[in-house]
Amino acid sequence: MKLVIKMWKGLINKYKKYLPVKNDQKIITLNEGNTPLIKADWLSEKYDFDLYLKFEGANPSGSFKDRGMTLAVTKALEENSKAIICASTGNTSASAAAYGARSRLKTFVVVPKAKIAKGKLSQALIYGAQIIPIKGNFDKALEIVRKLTEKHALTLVNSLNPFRIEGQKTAAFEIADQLKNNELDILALPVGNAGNITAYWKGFKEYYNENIINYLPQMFGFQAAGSAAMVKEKIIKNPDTIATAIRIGNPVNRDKARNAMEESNGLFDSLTDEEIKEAHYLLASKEGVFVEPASATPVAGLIKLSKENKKDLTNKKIVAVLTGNGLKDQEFVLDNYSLPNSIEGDFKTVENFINI
Ligand code: AN7
Repeated sequence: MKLVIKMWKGLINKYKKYLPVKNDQKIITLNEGNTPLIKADWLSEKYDFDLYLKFEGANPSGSFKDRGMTLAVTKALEENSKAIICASTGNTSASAAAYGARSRLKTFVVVPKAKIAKGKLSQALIYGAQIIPIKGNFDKALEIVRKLTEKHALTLVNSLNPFRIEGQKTAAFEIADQLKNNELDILALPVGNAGNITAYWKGFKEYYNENIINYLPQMFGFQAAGSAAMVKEKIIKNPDTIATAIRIGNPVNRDKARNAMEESNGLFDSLTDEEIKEAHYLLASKEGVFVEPASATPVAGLIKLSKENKKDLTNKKIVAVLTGNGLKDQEFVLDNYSLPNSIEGDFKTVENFINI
């Protein structure tokens, strides 16, 4: 007998009406999506805004990439593809490897050898992808992968693949559904290759055009200062930041992302590594939400705007998209914060140690 699952069955099942899938299509899913929207009490009180955190680290492979990957891989199967390939700063490779395993498509991931968080690399490894580490950065990897997909029968699953954007737009639907009748003023998110900001804007506009919502939020895109291609409006030759996920100098979706920012009357801004590190710490230690460094960027951005009085955020309803799970980059924590020395393992010593 077939088991009937009454729980959440993934975002294609939920939002099929808005996605390019056929009714009889075999869907490759890990029941992604339906991630929590968490009120940021401490930050809201401190900075006088009304902030909610969309915790995308709760997706099956630990990042928002799963939203696009379920659709991209479902469509690859429909199109009788034999293999998928991506360039990645880490999360796309982890997600592609997971959905690749599930679909049994051969999966290739090209990653910058020196600048990928170990958690992400170990995911790609155990899911069974063929990992191709290169001596070069993400932009170089993507250039190679694009050429490969032009020449060989490989399906590209980077955000140049339109199904990635289609899948990722469901995060905007979810936020609108979770907020119910509350209007959202601002959506803040990190920007790397600029696919996600493009996807969110598409999602909000579709819900607006369907009369499901009667507002459109401003899109605030935040980048790391060393990789701020959108802010500086130029290609960054040697991008650098501790937020390795967004260490990208030549965003492929730049035009669509700029359009999203301008149409929504939003903004792009950049943050130093120190500012990102501080927000990363505050999210974990004040809100109990552990994200990877790149995902702290929008929160760092909101803090900066508020502190510098650059924008009046007072009482604004804001959602910050926390794109990836903190467990992906444990090295960042262990390298920057010190663990206490060990003590004798007896009751008295431990009791004496506890200072209450
Ligand atoms: C945690 O995995 O580009 O602006 O190759 O992993 O849509 O590129 C990751 C990007 C933000 C930026 N936060 O999103 C990759 C990759 C996290 C990320 C971004 C990424 P886009």
